[in-house]
Amino acid sequence: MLRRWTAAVAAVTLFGTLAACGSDDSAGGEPDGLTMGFAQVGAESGWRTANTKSVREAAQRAGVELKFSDAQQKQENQIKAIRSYVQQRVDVIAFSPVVETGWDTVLLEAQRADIPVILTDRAIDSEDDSLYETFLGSDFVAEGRKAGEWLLQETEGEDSVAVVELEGTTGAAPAIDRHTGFTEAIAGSGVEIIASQTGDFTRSGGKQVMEAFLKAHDDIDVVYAHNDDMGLGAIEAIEAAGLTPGEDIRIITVDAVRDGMQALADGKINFIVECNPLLGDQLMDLAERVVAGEEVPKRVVVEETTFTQEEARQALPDRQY
Ligand code: GYE
Repeated sequence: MLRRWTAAVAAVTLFGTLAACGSDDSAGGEPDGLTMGFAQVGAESGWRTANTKSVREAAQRAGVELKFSDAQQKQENQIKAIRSYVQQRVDVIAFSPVVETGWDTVLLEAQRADIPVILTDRAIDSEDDSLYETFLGSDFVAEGRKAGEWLLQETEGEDSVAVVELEGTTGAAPAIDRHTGFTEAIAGSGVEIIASQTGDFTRSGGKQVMEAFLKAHDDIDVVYAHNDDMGLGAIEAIEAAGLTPGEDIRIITVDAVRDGMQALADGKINFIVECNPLLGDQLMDLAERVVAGEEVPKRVVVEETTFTQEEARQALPDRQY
């Protein structure tokens, strides 16, 4: 049954148009699609919502039966979901690990059951890279670096620049790596992180942490938020404190989802590093190849850009998410 899949593999590109390919046989077509168990992180951000939509739509287009679970940002829920996919004997498991560590046991269970695992969006930190077939996602260190490099350029000539950092979920790959890339870029410069705390990638988390930062520090020049949602929360806190976001305090975020891009176009955010959530088509393509026993690259990096305020104004009308 699995071998029939090789023939059915459609070549898809990451940015392929949503409506273009007509392989949707969900309405009474042959029930020969592979079954994928997908353990999603949660619904914490605009990025995540767009990612979930992309995965669901791509599964439909590819005729993949998708078993989807939302872990509400809790590792134990993701582990339970993966275990249940093993029990249900799905053809392939894909998941976006909420944190980097602590996956070996459950992934060994999948391996013993001969079910291939694909990491999507976030990486794990494990000695054993036989526990997964491939990792499809962004280079988060590069994203952090781009944020830091832009800030260096922007603040050239200023002796000291005080940054507060709104970190993503503690222990998550994008939180660890976006911090690493940023600190790498600003090393040896007058730009300094004076406070850093997690806002859990949520708008309310970003707002709360920013309120506390504003109370504790009266010299904040810049907010570096690991995602748009936390940046948007910080904007609320800054405005509530009677300051002007984008002017009194400059804001850099990561993701470039619609609400973030709107705030950038409106001048409330100063720079956004893109992180593309539209991984669905590429994920389905990789899944089909892995299940068919084909060799796939161990790492598939998603290409991304950055946006200034002017670029956001131009890009907004065509933005898909
Ligand atoms: O940047 C953030 C989300 O893992 C890349 O998770 C993803 C991150 C994204 O909650 O908005």
